[in-house]
Amino acid sequence: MTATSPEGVDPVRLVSTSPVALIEIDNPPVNATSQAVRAGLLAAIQEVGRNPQIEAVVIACAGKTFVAGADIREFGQTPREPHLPDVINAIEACSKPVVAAIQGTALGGGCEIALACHARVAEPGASLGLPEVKLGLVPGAGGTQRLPRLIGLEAALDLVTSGRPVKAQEALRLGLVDRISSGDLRQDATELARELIGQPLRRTGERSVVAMDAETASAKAAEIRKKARGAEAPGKAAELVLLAAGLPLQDGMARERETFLDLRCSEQSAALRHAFFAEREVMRLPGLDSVEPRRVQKVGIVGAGTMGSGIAIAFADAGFDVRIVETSEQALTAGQARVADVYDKQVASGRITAAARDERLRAIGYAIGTSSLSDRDLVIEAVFEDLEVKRALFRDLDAVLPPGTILATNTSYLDISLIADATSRPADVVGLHFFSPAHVMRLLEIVRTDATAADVVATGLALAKRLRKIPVVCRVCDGFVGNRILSRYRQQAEYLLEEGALPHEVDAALEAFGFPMGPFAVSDLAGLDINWARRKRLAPTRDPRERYVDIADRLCEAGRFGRKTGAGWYRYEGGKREVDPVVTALVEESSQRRGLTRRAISADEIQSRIRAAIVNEACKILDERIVERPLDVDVVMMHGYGYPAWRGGPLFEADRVGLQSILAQVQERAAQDGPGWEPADSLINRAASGAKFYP
Ligand code: 3H9
Repeated sequence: MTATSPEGVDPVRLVSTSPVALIEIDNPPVNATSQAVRAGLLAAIQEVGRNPQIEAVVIACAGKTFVAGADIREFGQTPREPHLPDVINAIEACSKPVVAAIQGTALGGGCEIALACHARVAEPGASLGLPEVKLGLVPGAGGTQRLPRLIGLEAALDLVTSGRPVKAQEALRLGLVDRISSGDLRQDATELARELIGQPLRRTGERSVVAMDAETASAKAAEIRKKARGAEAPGKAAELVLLAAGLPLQDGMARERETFLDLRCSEQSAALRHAFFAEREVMRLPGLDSVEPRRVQKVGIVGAGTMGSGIAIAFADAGFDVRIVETSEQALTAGQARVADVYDKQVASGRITAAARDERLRAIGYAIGTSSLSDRDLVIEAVFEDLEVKRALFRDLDAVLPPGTILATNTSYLDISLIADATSRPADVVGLHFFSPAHVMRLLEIVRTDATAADVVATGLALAKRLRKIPVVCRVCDGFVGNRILSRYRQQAEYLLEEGALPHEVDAALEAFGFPMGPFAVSDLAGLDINWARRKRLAPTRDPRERYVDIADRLCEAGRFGRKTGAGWYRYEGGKREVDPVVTALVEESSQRRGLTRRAISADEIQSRIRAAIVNEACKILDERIVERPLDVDVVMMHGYGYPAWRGGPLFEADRVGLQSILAQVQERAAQDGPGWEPADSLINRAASGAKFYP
């Protein structure tokens, strides 16, 4: 028997073999529980209950993955029957054993289906999780109530409030799955189903949960809310999980459903759904659909510093053959130690096995001089940020590398066209701007010059997918998308200092906004010297009428480069960030020199001025066609600069806040701050016409 989807295919099939039947869900691409799947699953489980030939059933999925959750595209619509909680309750209530056969990912509603089955078998590579909080939701089909019944309150709190998926081995250890398949998943699940025939049914919802003492529970909930930095779903999810210890399943599920439906209509959830689809949309660049990427397997990295070694690790993790080159044995050995250190830490924390570390270490070779890169498909430079150094290197690489090899630069600010012009093949040159630490941060800016070939850009996108990074394609300008916007709002943050705020007040306001760290704390972490070099480079071309704050220059002149020197915008004792009276004095002295009377500045003013600076610069970036779409900016800011994803990125949020009020703020700044702060044309036009970034 089957149920038919609107497209006319059958997303759920019941194969009535005796004694163990099979329910197969087949709803590409990820077997999401769309209405047709829910209806098909309910009908199939009812038939299992009725059919005397069937004594047990396995629920399995076609394709690469088990059910990856509810259909996110249906969230903006009115829910249609049958609802997932009812379908899942029917599975649990089935009078015959039901076993889930899990491959790929069992996420959200998919994990909830598995939780309601009477047993679970997973492939060794499978993972299970409840990622709803990442969409601004709580699990809405029993997840918050069944998971603690299966794995206990503490572990359930961790998984539900973080959205973190667990791999099969960890799931087995937690009691989330019963067995790991040793070969044929469906056969193993069928075997387990056969064993369960005639046994008392193991209904998760009938289990009890050991309670947590009230004090620990409220401390945990408070910690979770703090860590969420303004996102509301994790705190609500924690409350629901804790309810499982005191309420019968159906009462807990009723509370869960109410919260789920409430959050589904929330602004935060809409923003996080926007973020989810934008992360995927950046991959699809107009005009590149039919362009074939070049083949890349052998990668060369020039420079074994922090960036170079991080990039090497990112490629080794993704299965590439990597070779790092340096100019001296000493630099090479230091790089090798840096790479080994990262992997050793990953082994120590249990993230990878010692065998995986050894395999990845073997994938990275080391050599002196660029001549050893002649067999590479792609070479990325991560050397000192100096135009002439990079041009000389590219000239050298041009002579060594065979035709077709892609030459990439990891520069964060420099003009890539000028670097490309140093070679005889500017079409093969591209910017691959990784963010530090390169093996952790997911954002990758792919910077194309006017000469970059389309298949080189397509290769950048294909590489990003293999590296599991989120790529944003942009054109050349100083700082590209992210650093250009960052420079602007850092500048505005420094104006706030001169007018009356102190670094920790600006940081606190922006952390309350949802950034993981404020700009001054970030600057201390990254090192003040990098930007100092940039300011010195730009000094000759700076508009003399521009409002310029020199506090950062003075800090650098005093050797205060941030954490690495023990002092920057803050001082660090024992690694702890502390307000430094020396900086306070420097800030106050700067105000005095400018003839500014210091005043108290509210967190609200700090936040809205910074937001306006970001939105205005983003509009200029769009006007100059540095990127094609507003979503490109949102993705850069969320994944590279900590703009809170629950706000959906600056341009998604700007639609909410209202472009007229942002324009008014920008106009006020332009009047106060002068050149560089003029409103962008598109901001003026949109505010006047009422057009939105996301209509
Ligand atoms: C939930 O379940 C609520 C319940 O508790 C309660 C309900 C009552 N829906 O990522 P990919 C699309 S909330 C619709 O590129 P991968 C995706 O847009 C849900 N579409 O592949 C893309 O489409 P396109 C909880 C979805 O292999 C295509 O599938 N679940 C959904 O790198 C391929 O995706 C989640 O949050 C969906 N649920 O990664 C899981 N999922 O080709 C979210 C994917 O047109 N999904 N699509 O761009 C993921 O984490 C990843 O997609 C997954 C595959 C790991 C599954």
